[in-house]
Amino acid sequence: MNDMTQPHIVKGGIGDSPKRVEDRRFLSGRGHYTDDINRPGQAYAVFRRSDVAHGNIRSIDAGAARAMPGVVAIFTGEDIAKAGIGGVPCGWQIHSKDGSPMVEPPHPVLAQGKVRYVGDAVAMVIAETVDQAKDAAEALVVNIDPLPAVSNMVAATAAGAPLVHDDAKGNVCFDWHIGDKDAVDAAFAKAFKVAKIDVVNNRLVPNPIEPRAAIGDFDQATGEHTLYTTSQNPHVIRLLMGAFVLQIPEHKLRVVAPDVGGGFGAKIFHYIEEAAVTWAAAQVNRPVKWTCERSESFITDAHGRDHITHAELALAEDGAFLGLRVKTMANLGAYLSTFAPSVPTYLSATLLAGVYTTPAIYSEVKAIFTNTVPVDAYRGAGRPETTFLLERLVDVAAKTMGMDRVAIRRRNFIPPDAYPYQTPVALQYDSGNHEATLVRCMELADWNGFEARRAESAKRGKLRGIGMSTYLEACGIAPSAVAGALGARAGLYEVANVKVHPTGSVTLYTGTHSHGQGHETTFAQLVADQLGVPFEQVEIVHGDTSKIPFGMGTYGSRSLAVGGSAIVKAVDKIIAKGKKIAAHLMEASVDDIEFKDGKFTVAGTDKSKAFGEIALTAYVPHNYPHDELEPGLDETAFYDPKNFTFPGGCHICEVEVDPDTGVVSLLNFTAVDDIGRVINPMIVHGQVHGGVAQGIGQALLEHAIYDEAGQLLSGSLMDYTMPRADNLVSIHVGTESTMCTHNPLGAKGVGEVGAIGSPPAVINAVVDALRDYGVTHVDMPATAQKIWSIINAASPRMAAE
Ligand code: MCN
Repeated sequence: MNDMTQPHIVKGGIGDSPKRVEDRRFLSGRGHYTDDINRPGQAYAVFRRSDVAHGNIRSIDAGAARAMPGVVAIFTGEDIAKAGIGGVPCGWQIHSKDGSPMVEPPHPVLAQGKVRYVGDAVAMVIAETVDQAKDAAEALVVNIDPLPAVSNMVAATAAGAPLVHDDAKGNVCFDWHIGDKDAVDAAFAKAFKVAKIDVVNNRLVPNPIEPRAAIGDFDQATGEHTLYTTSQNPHVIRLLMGAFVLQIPEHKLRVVAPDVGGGFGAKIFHYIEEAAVTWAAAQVNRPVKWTCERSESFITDAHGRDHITHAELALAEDGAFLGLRVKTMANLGAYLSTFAPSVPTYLSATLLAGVYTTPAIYSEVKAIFTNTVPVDAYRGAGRPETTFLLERLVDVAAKTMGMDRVAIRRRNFIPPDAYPYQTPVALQYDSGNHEATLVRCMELADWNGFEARRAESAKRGKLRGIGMSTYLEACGIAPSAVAGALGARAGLYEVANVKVHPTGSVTLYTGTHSHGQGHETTFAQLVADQLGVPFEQVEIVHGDTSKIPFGMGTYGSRSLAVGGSAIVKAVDKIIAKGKKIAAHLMEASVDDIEFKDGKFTVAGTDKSKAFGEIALTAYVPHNYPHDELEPGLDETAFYDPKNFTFPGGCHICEVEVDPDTGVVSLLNFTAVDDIGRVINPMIVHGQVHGGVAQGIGQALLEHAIYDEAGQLLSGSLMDYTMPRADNLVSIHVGTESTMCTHNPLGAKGVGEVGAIGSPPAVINAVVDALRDYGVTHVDMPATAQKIWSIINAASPRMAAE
């Protein structure tokens, strides 16, 4: 394959920052989202949802509702069962320590017999208008005998706790482990000191700006089903829904994910509403449209995080990390969402080495069912949880050892010459330089000038703190064979189809999906750079299973590293064919043809053919090597990565705490990330900004809180605090790159690094601000009330002295 890792910036090519192509339509209100699609004769679906967290469905009386104006049909779990419709499947299987497979209870499209969380759908009402459907849904008489609920992991694992699923004893889905327990025990036996921490990774609600929506359409004449949906991965939805839920063969099921207004993970999963509208459309023989409302999305979109972890780090006298022992409880919610089991296990515990040479690591994860919304991947998916734990623990270790926070990190960094580096928890990192990102970030953030700024704040009665995190994450998922061995039920390669048109413009069909990441720009840059055609002449198509050969979609910051590599491979095939055509036209040997800057040249001569001439010849093959080649210039490539990519870096945050109110104000945030080769610096900066904003949201503001009965208390934007402009600062972003060694671009992912690296930097800064109060840990979110209570409960050394 092409070696694309050598820097050569051309206009609209790799390394340039052309404005985002997609923004023309987004900023002028011409985006075309699922809810903008209206099919002729469509009816509207509204779901009646359980308002109790746990209960037996005694009866659903639809008699009166059916007679209401505009009602087309009403379906319940019984109808779904009678139709032989399966439940939505889980895409990842984990085995417990004892080798037994995880408990995998059915997740019916509409609840059958029992409801298990507030939001569980018990009936679907279809009517001529949304309002009529809402009225009829309200008029349904749903009798549920409430059962005691478990709304958090402590309640769910208490002796005699009510069971969410009868076959999940103790509400445990699996009890998994990784690492070498004996080696860790031996490390602790020789420890000079042990640092300990308990952390809660607070539960989050994703809240993409566009709520989910789905339209089912059925063509009786052809027997073809179409689902328009707000998905990050339409082919995956087609596979899961077609094969496991509705038994529709792929050639009769088209899934379209048009413009999607943000996903952040929450739109990866196959949701019951998608299957419900697709099935119902064929039943009522009309298109059926459902659009989620914001309050409904709070209780139906998969939530994120919700881990409780205890960790211990064994330290040598010189501060070397000897061994790490970790125990996590992960909340799965009421049902297994599509990728839920992978999050606390292979996406999380495998990163426990971080950027450090810890030789022995052992981690246990208990995954727990509760009567809450299912929990699954949310921007970072497992890596923010581990990074928060690790980077907090390293700060605690520094305190335990009486060492400087930077010095203890440096003492334990994996040195650049140790790469490729095999961790004790399965992953082999390919490249990185942690000292370089640390130094650059400390310079940009003026780490060394901090104490003077702290003294200045103190004069104003404010507590100033600075914190860092030196993180590493694994993304670009994934080598299919590795993912399969770890429990994934799908391959995780990517697909690109490059169609060169007769006059030399190009359409690229990619199996990834852009919902904010700017692929229409960066992927056009890749093709333009490689083929030497103007950037404006490359069009990107994604999100429609009828147009694109196949694809695994966008998540795990994989689109560039995996999807982009498939593009490089497909363009390489175009160039190889172009060389044969050029050799024929110029009566030269193929081996003598060189391709550069959009020109095929006979080496050592001034004979050349422009790319456009070759394209035209491929489609008007009057003078053509017919014996050897087919006409046309259209190539497809599948790319299965050899490894994950491992972005890393350093994030530094500076805060000021008002001791009178507990309010934490952000003063400065600096991120220096190693993401390998950068395709579009502007888009990369935007991705880091967005991720950091979400990380700050987790650290300071956001928390999905359930009461004991399983009601979501922070269930609206009035109660659940998303970060706003005035909660943020201008974020300084730098990149300091080592190349990925195993993909042709040298690129690592960037989509999640901001959300992974930032939360511990913020909390480390808050803890530092409170250093005179003897505070060693603050759980997220560090709200004013929490900080005020800590300050008022402690007696500051500062005040006493
Ligand atoms: N890029 C680049 N150079 C690199 C790496 C990436 O120029 N070295 C560019 C890519 O070409 C792409 C963008 O940066 O345009 C992000 O690329 P990548 O890291 O491959 O991530 P994905 O495109 O696969 O996006 C997924 C990632 C994830 S997992 C979440 S969650 C997320 C995110 O991206 N959700 C987002 N960013 C988001 N941004 C927006 N606006 N909305 C979301 O829902």
